[in-house]
Amino acid sequence: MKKPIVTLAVFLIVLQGLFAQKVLTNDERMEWWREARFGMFIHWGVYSLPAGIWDGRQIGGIGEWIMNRGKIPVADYQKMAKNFNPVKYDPDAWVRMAKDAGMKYIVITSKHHDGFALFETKASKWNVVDATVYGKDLLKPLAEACKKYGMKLGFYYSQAQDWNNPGGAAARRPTKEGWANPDSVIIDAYTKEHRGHWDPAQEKKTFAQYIDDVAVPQVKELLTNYGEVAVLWWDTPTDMTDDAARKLQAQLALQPAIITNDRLKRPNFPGDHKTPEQRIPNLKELDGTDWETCMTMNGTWGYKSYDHNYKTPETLIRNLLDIASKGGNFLLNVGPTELGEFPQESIDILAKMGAWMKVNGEAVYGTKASPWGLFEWGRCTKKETKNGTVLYFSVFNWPADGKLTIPAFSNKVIAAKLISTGATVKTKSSGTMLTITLPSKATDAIASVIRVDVKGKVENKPVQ
Ligand code: FHN
Repeated sequence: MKKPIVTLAVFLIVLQGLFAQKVLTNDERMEWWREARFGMFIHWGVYSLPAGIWDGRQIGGIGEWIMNRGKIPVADYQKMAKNFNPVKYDPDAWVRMAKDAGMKYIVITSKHHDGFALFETKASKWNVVDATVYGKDLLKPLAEACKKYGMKLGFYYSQAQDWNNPGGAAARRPTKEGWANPDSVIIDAYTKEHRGHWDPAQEKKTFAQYIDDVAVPQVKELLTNYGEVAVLWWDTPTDMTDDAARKLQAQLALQPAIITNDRLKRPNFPGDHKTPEQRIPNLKELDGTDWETCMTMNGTWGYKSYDHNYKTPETLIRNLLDIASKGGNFLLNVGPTELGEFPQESIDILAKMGAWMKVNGEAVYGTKASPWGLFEWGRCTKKETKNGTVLYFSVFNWPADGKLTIPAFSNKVIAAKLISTGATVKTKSSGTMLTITLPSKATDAIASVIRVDVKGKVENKPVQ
């Protein structure tokens, strides 16, 4: 007689376990993201093959837009894509480079506006497995590598614009933005009549059909077949409807801890964070909502063979500090080549950023915005601890007189040191101002960080 009771008890315990899965609060969901502060954006697709050049002409604008800017017919673009063969693709090396740079998450374009899926999909033949000689899912091995190295993985997905799958939207761009096409008047008249489309093949279905047949099933695949997906990064809500947005948003339930941005459909789908692009907001723009600046290292997201206009590691490290000092995240882009390699310039930048982060990363990870706003000589970030507050002063411009003065400072200092050497620095508090006496030379030409531990909380000061 005992047996059925035991079975019932086991059944109830299992059932309880299933339903006990904790629903995360927003703060709990955002915790790792706020701690991370620094991530890698990857724009990769078949556009890396023409790499900014079509029919021997340099096409204007960003590399991943070549099909639209060049008004390339669907059949020609798909013919080109057959030769996509990234035999040097090494996702393990990619993830290691991101990790060594100090990045804590990766967001990769699973499908950009050209509609090409980097993954195996039943919703469309326009994907790496069916439409290229390479023939293998590119996201699976990346997901495995991310898991191996403890790197969070997110997917960028162009939910509305899709220039190859029929019915997808196309933002209208004048022909002159691509090249001096002699047929520009006719083409521009056509795109005006056809909501940005330039090829009848793009309009064989309605937008609603595209959403049901391609976008929704693909998002479902992405959120089902690749293990934990940390971020869904929507982009350009061209022609989006609330109805379409609701259907896409419903898929997110497949990954209850997922974080999404504000680009699904404005204004009714704000997501978890804002996405200033190619710029760092000023203090007055910030309203307490989480935010992430995405930025290119050179002038393009997708690879362009002739764009060598890279920002310096100094600019990018200081950008990261500027962003952290305002409480945001930095999503820094790499555009791999058609063979699957990071451009050498990006590799070098990542290595330099990594070297800095290895020494000074604690001034970035898990920090909150500066209580003072910006300083002329650098930036500040803070961490609240059980015993008080840790302040990080990152000095860009070393003071000629060796003195750093922090106004409106009333907390008691417990300790102060340079984090690169561990050397103690002298501090003097007047009750309303702190003076830090520094060594004669900066310890780091890009940013030397001074850690000051103080008692109690440091309240925000009025922004100048
Ligand atoms: O049109 C895209 C562009 O190609 C790129 O992907 C960026 C990244 O934020 N988003 C769009 C422009 O806002």
